[in-house]
Amino acid sequence: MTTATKHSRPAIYFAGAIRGGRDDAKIYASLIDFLQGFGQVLTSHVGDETLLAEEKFLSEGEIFQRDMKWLAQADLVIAEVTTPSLGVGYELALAEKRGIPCFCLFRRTSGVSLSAMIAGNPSFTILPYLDQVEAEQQLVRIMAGFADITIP
Ligand code: 6IA
Repeated sequence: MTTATKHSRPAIYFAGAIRGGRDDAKIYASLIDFLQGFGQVLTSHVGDETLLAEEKFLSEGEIFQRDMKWLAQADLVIAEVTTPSLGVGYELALAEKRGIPCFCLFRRTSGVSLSAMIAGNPSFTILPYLDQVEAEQQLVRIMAGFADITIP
């Protein structure tokens, strides 16, 4: 893994399926909660179960522009990729082109076959996990590379 500049509160762009399907919204919310202990999660709405109702007041263009602005500020991208999503794939590709480090959490018992465009891309670090405990262990290790924290 490349050495990243460490910040006291790195800016984290968390990506997860929205129109791709909201079955994992609760998992996104727990992961975002955990990540907020290490940095500023720019996209905390991704875990919000009422998002689809709330964000209907924004136009498609406003949603896109807002997300692009946040992506430009991000020190790293953490994507939960178990539920396939066009938007998450787009965000990952864009982050890759901009040289933003990308980490992809994938629930290995989901029965889903991860796209080769993600699984086979050497720019992406795939973090397979079983449950929240394992996901948190993976995230602590990753965040130690970006935030001024020490792992016990
Ligand atoms: O293709 P998807 O919708 O599954 O794409 C999800 C990804 O795109 C997420 O990681 C978000 O960062 C971004 N994204 C897609 N839609 C939205 C959104 N509102 N608000 C914020 N980020 C989004 C959509 C609400 C609408 C259905 C009323």
